[in-house]
Amino acid sequence: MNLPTKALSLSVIAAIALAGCGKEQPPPPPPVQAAPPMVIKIGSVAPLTGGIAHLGKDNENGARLAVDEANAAGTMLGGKKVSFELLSEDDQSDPKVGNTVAQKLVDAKVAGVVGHLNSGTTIPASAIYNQAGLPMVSGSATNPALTEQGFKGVFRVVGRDDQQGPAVANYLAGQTRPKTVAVIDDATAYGEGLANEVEKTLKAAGVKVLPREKGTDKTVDWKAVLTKIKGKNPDAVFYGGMDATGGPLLKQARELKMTAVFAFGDGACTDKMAELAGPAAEGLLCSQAGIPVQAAGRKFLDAYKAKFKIDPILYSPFTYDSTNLLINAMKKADSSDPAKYLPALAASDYNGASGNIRFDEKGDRKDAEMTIFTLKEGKITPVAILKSGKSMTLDEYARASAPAAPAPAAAAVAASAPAAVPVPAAPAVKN
Ligand code: ABU
Repeated sequence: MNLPTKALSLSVIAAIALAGCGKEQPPPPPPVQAAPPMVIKIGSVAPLTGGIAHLGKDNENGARLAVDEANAAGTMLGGKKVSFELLSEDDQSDPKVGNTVAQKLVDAKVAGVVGHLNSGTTIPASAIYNQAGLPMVSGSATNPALTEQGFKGVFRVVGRDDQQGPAVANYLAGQTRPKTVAVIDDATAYGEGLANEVEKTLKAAGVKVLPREKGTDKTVDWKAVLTKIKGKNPDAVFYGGMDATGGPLLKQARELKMTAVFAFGDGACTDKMAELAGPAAEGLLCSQAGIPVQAAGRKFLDAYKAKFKIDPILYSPFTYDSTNLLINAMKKADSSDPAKYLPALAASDYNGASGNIRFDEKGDRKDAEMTIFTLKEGKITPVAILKSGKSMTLDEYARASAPAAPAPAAAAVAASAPAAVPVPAAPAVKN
């Protein structure tokens, strides 16, 4: 062995010997990292800017609360931990923007969509989701056409305007006995459709309906329309539109010394009316296509207030339920694959913040409630909840919905049942 080779062999032997003595330990293996949860995206779409952004935010809040609660509770699908991510989009109540954000959500590979808010955006967007095989649940769109398209993945958890229109029109006709009614709409799918249903019902009840007057979903100056109507001296005025436009309508009507009873549908049946119209809003009669928000599950009401520091406005219990319906269907199917969980969604029998939810073959909520309100001391106040052809006061509804004396172990489940609420002074009427 020549000298360099011998020297190298000795150093190798020395290194091995040192290692054997434990003087050069190999580095410890890195700690085993838990696999990150699989992210499942859920889309939420509503107007988050513009005149009804407050309603859009309310809808978004309902969906966000459901997602955050599911993440806090932990969910496993297919043996893996999953985390839900809400992708919230602003459709500005504009059908074109609605279609753009619908396609954006499809491209982002959401597993399902909660929305949209307006019928005018929800109906065209539903064709995009249908094409992509994506289930969608709206918590607020009430135009019947949404679920008349034969799309298997389209659902709504509020009632339809061919239920709401007759409900509010019959209440108006029964309580105020008008001879002549003026009907105005905002030329949207929702406003015009609801106004048509009201007009049909009033005419069937023998009430004279004046030729239709129209604005848009941006109209805030109604003086020309109101002056024209005032000349015909109607006993009542029905408006199909949202609160952002209904508030100025009512305010300006009283400024013009119109004394007619005003009646609105769900889009303009919010406390915002008192803010926009001031004292002129007192006595407004209006309807919502579901239970009143204060009758929603106590657990939901408390969690919403704790998280967002405000009370829910209108349809957040319904978007909360819509989101939970999607998540529950995924859990039942043990998959977020829309094709796999859609049958479970269609077969839902779910006790949510807005009561029990089951769907008919079209995707409409079975036996949806309708609520009639009057605006009293600045607040919309429920006077009758209509369900299964019966009329109940809020207190009667709460009693009928309350679970019988829950055992302590069942208390958490019972907490999501509709909350007991004070009895309103106004009488209930038959639908
Ligand atoms: N249902 C009232 C507001 C939403 C809609 O356009 O249907």
